[in-house]
Amino acid sequence: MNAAVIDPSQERTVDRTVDAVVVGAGFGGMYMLHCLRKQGFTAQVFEAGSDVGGTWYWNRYPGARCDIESMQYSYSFSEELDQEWTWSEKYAPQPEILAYAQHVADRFDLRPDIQFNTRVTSAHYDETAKRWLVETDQGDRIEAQFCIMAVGCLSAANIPDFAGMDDFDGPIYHTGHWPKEGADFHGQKVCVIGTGSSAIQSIPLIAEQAAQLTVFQRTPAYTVPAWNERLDPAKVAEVKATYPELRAKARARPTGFYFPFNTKSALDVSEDERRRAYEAAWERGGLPFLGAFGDLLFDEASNDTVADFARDKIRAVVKDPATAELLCPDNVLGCKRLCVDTGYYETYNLPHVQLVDVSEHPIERFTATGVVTNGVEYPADAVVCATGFAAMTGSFDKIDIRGRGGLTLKKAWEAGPRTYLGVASVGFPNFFMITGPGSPSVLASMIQSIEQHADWMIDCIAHMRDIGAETFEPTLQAQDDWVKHVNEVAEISLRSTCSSWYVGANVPGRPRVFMPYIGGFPVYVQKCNEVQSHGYEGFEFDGAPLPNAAPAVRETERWRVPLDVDVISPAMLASKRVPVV
Ligand code: N01
Repeated sequence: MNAAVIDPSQERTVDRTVDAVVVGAGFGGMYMLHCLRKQGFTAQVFEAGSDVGGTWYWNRYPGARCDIESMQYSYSFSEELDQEWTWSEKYAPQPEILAYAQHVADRFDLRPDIQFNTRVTSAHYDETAKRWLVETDQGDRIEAQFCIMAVGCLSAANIPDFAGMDDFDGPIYHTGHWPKEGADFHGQKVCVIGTGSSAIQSIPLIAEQAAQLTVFQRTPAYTVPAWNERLDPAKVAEVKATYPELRAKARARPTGFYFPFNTKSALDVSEDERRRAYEAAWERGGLPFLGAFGDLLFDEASNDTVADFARDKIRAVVKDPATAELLCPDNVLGCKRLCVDTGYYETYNLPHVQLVDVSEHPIERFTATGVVTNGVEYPADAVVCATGFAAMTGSFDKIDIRGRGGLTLKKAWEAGPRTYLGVASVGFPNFFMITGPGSPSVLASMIQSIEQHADWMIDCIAHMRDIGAETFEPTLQAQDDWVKHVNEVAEISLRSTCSSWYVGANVPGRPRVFMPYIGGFPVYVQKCNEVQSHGYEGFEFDGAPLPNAAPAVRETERWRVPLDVDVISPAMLASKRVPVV
């Protein structure tokens, strides 16, 4: 660390100056650091955890695993990395994904520029110095031209403020902050609150240990079997032999990952054919289930057919008819994020597992020994809050971020996040957001979204160096137009029709705005490429002697792939009906 220097204009001390501060060392922060270094920039990454991995560092709950096939749920920037790493299961478990993140950190020697156990507390923009001053809970004060947020979309835990929580005698866990040493539920009475993806993955495993398990459900979720399995080495070798082709096909897909997709409407086929298609998709399992027909997320009548099919599946597995009905969702399938499970519904056939509906009678309070709803106390030695996250913006809210004129990001986003392309926001020069709101992010394979963003950002930063620009900021017009477009596209999809975390509805008091960009990954990437090709159209550079120099295409070259026309027909594009999972 350099000796502290005095900035005379601000009469403040800073420990160090770097080109870029990166907040977070999950998959986003790690790859951003790699890109910055590759282009010769200095960087400091701050990470609250004691190691890399982000989501996969924190979410250690039993059963945590990816729900995009491992061979696609991984970085694609290095063919050597693709070849040398071998996944063991179709959907890798959390420890293996964390080991992969650690391997990447070591292989690319990232750790020297990552400071662990350090939480960024504030980032303030100094308009005179045109620098960000970033402070941490460890007392760091560091100055940087660029502040890059790699804080993750689903990182800020949502722990509802249930009355009496402090009175509870046992441990209260949140799935997203699971203790490193794990939790042992053998012989215990356990209450799980929530039935989203985290709950659905963990409940079958908690049930294996617990003497008694009570699940509190506010809204039932749709879940499709994972059919997880060990990967056959021959299959792995086959995929590795053509990895670049697979990666290219994935980039051209609306979801950023590749799977069989049927563009037909569910209503254009006979009932028999429809059922056969759903059965085949169910047998394939996982998120590709939504690819059974092309219009499931755009046409309510089509969606009704798939929702009926899924409800029949629940009734066929769950023996107690009342429990089965409680587990049957009545909203649009895929409106809330589709879950992927192993043995979830079967768990409710176990004699020591009960489901409690809290949709009409919310949880009233915790007592020393249990959880109360509708006047009944359910005994608990331990409680698991699988209650999700303040998605997309929650991690920004936890940091005191101030841009030009002292404008706080919280204030700028009080009616919902406003960004241009989900990468930057007016009033916050040289402030980048990896997978920020207004980008495909959570609606595409996260690692693909991350890589595309980091590649675009590093090209932009290198361009600024090329032209001698000091600052970069979107224009208000470009941002307003983009926010309008994000909202318009969201309205076309049935996904905007329910109270999900996509619209911030899971946390009381948040503005209801559809936050990710639902227009499809390749459409979005094309837009980013065009913006770049047109001299970063919609952005303003300050202090640039050569503002109109054509931007060099460096890392973004690999994203210049055509749309997959097999999946995105011209008609879909014309109507902007781009399907997403
Ligand atoms: O969180 P969630 P999650 N009283 O928000 C309930 C990703 N992920 O952690 O639906 C009672 O989905 C809430 O009820 P409701 C994935 O993108 C991926 O499970 O709001 N219940 C809901 O049932 C996922 O979508 C994987 O009515 C309350 C649950 O808690 C995202 O992370 C695995 C409540 C929260 O579900 C979030 O998933 C895990 C209250 N006061 C997560 N407050 C993979 O497979 C909330 N709930 C890769």
